[in-house]
Amino acid sequence: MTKRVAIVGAGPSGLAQLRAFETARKAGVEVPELVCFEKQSNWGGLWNYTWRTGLDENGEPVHGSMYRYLWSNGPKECLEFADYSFEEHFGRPIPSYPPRAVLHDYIAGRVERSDVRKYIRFCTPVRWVSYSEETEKFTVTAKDLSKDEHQVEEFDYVVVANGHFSVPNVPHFEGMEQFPGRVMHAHDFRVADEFAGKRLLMIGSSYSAEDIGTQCIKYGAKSITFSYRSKPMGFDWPEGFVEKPLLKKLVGKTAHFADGTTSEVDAIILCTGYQHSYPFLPDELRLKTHNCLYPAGIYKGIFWQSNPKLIYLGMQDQYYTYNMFDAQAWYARDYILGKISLPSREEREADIAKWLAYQDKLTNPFEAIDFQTEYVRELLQATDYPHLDVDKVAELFKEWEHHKMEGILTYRDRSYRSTITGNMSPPHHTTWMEATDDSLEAFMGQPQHYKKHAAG
Ligand code: FAD
Ligand code: NA7
Repeated sequence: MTKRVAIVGAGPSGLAQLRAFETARKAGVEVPELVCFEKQSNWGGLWNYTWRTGLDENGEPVHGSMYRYLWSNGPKECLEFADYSFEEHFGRPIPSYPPRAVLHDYIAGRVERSDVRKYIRFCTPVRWVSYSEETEKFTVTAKDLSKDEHQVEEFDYVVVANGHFSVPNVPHFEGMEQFPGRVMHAHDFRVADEFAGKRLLMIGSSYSAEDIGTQCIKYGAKSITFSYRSKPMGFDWPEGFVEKPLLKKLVGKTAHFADGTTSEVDAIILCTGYQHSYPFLPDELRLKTHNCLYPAGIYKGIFWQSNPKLIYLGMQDQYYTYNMFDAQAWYARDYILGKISLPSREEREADIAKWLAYQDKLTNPFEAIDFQTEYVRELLQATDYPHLDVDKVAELFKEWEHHKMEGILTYRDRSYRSTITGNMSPPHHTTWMEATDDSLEAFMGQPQHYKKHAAG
């Protein structure tokens, strides 16, 4: 009987799994029956922008953490699919730091061409997954929100690809209850215009703080105070930005920091990261981890150690994104197809321990980039995923780190060479600080066309 595979989520990771199987099917391989459950009404995961916050139109928790005006925070050359270049999708080279809509179009373009939409059940969140030792099958319970009905079906494998930047980590600070302004988590941040003229406090010192802080200045915020727990971001911050140690308490609009200094602030955005959340998994199948490059308990960063038929995609902290999800999905596919066999439990444990020890030694972002490069390389070597030159990608990541240090407001004006086509990306027609329209049309267009048009 044909094997059945359930995929939870149609974001970049779940779509990578669908594409991996479709590629094999087109090459004449007999593939299992696929069912992808997606709680949203469209694919693309976080890249599928929503204005909603809190609960969605069906009363489900809103998945989206992305905001208007979000531009890629890394060069697109570092995430490019090896089997579908940006140039193939857009018909010409495009600049290196596209806005969200352009990246969504790119992700969707590849899967539209491989015709995998038919495998996806939209508006259908997975509610529960259990495994029977007796039948050696998973039972998946999902809710069809349009019909208001539960579906219960059996599967041989379950691929968990629900993302881990959706459920916010929300700490409390003394005085928050009385703070006379807006307090929100980055997950609910949508439109920077709201903060024009305001003095903003951002708690956290990672990507969200950096990106939301710089974006708010771009759209007119008066000042940004970052508050760090472990260490400052350390960029050469232009006027208007300041980094302070951890917030101790709020007294009215006055924020008191660990070094005894204070700042007056009008609004607070908690950029304090996200929780790994798998409410549909029982304890014995559930990954429990913080955000890191190598979560413990999953062999090759993919296979649940005590039951490798449960597969996790994209659960790492991410330098590599789309192409790493591909590397994982191709590897998982070949395991399901019986082309890759996993070693004994003890050997898997030893392999996990080796990676965890390596992870413990990492001291800076450059070493972290090398770590994830080695991880992706190992996965790629085992499958027929098209050639991806990870050494070149790693070089680009390191250049990007330098470019950010050289100018946190200007690094997005840089260009890089595609490792897939070998072509250099053109500069964008407008610098990032001046590019306030984040639509696909504005990004792909030439401002002189608009000017000519406007001049009649
Ligand atoms: P997601 O994109 O989160 O997709 C998961 C999918 O699972 C969603 O569609 C969701 O609706 C669905 N789902 C969840 N629960 C269920 C359920 N119970 N049943 C069914 N479906 C479910 N990466 C970059 O490369 N460049 C960037 O510039 C960048 N910027 C980012 C900015 C922000 C604010 C955030 C939060 C992340 C950013 N990322 C960026 C990283 C991002 O994690 C990846 O690009 C990518 O979206 C991860 O894909 P995923 O499929 O693993 O998860
Ligand atoms: P990250 O990268 O997981 O970073 C979370 C940040 O929040 C990090 O600086 C943490 O400090 C800080 N944090 C967490 N808890 C607290 C508390 N209790 N107090 C103060 N600070 C805290 O999440 P991001 O949202 O920045 O990035 C996630 C993704 O979104 C990423 O892929 C981006 O591209 C967009 P720490 O350094 O641990 O002390």
